[in-house]
Amino acid sequence: MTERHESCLAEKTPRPRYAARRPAVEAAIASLAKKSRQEIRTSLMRIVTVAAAQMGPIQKADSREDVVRRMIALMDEAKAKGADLIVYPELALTTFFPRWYVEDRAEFDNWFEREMPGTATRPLFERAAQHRIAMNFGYAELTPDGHHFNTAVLTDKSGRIVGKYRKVHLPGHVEFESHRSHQHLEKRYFEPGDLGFNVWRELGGVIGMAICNDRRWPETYRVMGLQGVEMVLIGYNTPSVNAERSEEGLEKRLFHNRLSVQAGAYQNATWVVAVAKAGIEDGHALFGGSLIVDPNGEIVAEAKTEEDELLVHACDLDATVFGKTTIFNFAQHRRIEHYGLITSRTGAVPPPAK
Ligand code: CDT
Repeated sequence: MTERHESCLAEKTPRPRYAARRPAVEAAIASLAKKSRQEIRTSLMRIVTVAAAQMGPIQKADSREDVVRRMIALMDEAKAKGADLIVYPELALTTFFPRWYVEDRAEFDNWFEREMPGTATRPLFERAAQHRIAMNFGYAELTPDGHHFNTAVLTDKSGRIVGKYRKVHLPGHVEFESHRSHQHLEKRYFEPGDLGFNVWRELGGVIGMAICNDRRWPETYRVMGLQGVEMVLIGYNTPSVNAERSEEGLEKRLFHNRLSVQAGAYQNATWVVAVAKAGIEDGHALFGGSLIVDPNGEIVAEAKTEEDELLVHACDLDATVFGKTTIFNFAQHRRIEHYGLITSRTGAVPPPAK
């Protein structure tokens, strides 16, 4: 017998130990193959790799062009890491200007965009189209008929705006208030959003938007939850110091940030991507803490710096199904006959004193 024949025979005779294990091994391989087919099918349709693009500070003197260059650098990095969608902060193109009390309208209108995209922002849209990456970012919007909104847009992968949201919950005040350590004049600069909380079918899922202070209000998430939202995108600028309670401390402020976002995600079985503009802007501190939260309310990624920093996570939109079909199956469990006060009363009215 030649050496070749010997080796063929040896291959045909399974070693006894393997022969005994063979049925179990084959069963394991078969079940793995079945599972991966299912996983591949869902993942092809339902994974959105999201990049939370936290931005470090933007100074008053920085131009829109400077900022757009930074946004493009983050987008290039996001693309290299396989992102389908990049999410930037609230008022991403400028410093957080509502901290400045200004009387002259013309002066404060300089912070606003009259068109989107405009000259300075067009390169961002062009790069997004080139990379085939969807994006969400916030900016100050001045409409042709003179209305001022704190706005965010969502684009598809061709760089076309497919959704617009105008901030509903405007925090702060209208006039200069001397008791505060710093001013927060959003109520002076903006009108409350007039578009409501909508959702859009994009990236194979149902996507919603909110802005900053909206994340602290359960109604924000629930209105989108009732439209089947699977991923909520939220940009924010939050001062590191409470202007009316300086002893509060950064840790507590970050705790409230996480608490709000995690509760919104869990109670509506949705992904939430919350993205900060952070760091010291002209002497005023904003906290970071950008985070991506899964539909179970757990944090899957969190920023560590107060600089430009990218968090990338592959979000399985089908991970929303369990919560939406069990404990938060709204159709089965909500009792709207008891929720009337939510839309008929704004402020709390306790019962008369005894
Ligand atoms: N930008 C924004 O909405 N910031 C608020 C701070 C409120 S303090 C008056 C926030 O809720 O984070």
